Amino acid sequence: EETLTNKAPVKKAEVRNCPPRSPYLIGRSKLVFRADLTLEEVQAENPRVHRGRYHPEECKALQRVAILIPHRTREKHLLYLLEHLHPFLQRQQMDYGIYVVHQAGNKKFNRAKLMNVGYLEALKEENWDCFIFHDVDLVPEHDFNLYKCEDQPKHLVVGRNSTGYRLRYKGYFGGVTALTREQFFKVNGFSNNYWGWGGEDDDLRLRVELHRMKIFRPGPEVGKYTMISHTRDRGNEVNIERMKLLHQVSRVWKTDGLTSCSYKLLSVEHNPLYINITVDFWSSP
Ligand code: UD2
Ligand code: MN
Repeated sequence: EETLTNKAPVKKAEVRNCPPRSPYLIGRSKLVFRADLTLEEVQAENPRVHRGRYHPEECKALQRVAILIPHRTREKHLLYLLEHLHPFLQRQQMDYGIYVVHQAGNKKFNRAKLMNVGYLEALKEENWDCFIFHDVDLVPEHDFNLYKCEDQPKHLVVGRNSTGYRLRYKGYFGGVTALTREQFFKVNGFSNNYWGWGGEDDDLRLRVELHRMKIFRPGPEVGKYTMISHTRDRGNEVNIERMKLLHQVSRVWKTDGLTSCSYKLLSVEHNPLYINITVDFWSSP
């Protein structure tokens, strides 16, 4: 009998799944944005981030999450976001990559199309489970606001400093949202046709609702953000077409989105703290 038990196969040490709630969470933080902060300092504070990516060593993360940040001429905001987001995501024990999707040139800005590019390009290097569509100027205050996807599309910005931390309007879906690879694919991503400011977030909400999905939000205590104050950028003037576009979503979603997203990829650079995708949209007005 003894010999039999001795012959039992040795179980290989397996990495356990991370717990549903990370032991490193600290709750709400007071955010400070130092004027003289440098990228080198942020790099030095995040030695375990390589080529824009990180995963916990001690356990297997619940999801692989790609953070997509649309960007043009907001370098300082990007620096502050990287400074806070890296430690925040590590406290949440996430397996993540940060992608900055940069629009080249000075034609009209197209936030939504940049998100589509980010999704398509990020999937070329990893089969991410979850995508977080993230404004560059919004910094999360509370680390119980988990950067992972749910069984319904999630809106993470319940409130922000400048609007008294209240939801701006019913159905508001701007700022930071999280959709699984499948949820985003199902709605054919964002529309490519919103040039300039506004409407593209409402368009995505309509796509989600057309597919009978419901928007999930964390509680107001947790869904808190600081928006770094800014004025309207040049090249991102209000889109006066937006109401017209919003009326045709149910007709066009199938042919306007991921399936029709054409762009000229200029470069993909793996920086220490983020992956930079630079893209040109030749057909913009
Ligand atoms: C609101 C929404 C935003 C989007 C926008 C309308 C919130 C908190 N955010 O943002 O999600 O729906 O309205 O389009 O409600 N950007 C650049 N460079 C530019 C212009 C824009 O990087 O020259 C990026 C950047 O990531 C920025 C985002 O686009 O955070 C949205 O632009 P915004 O911050 O000027 O617009 P805002 O704050 O009204
Ligand atoms: Mn903003």
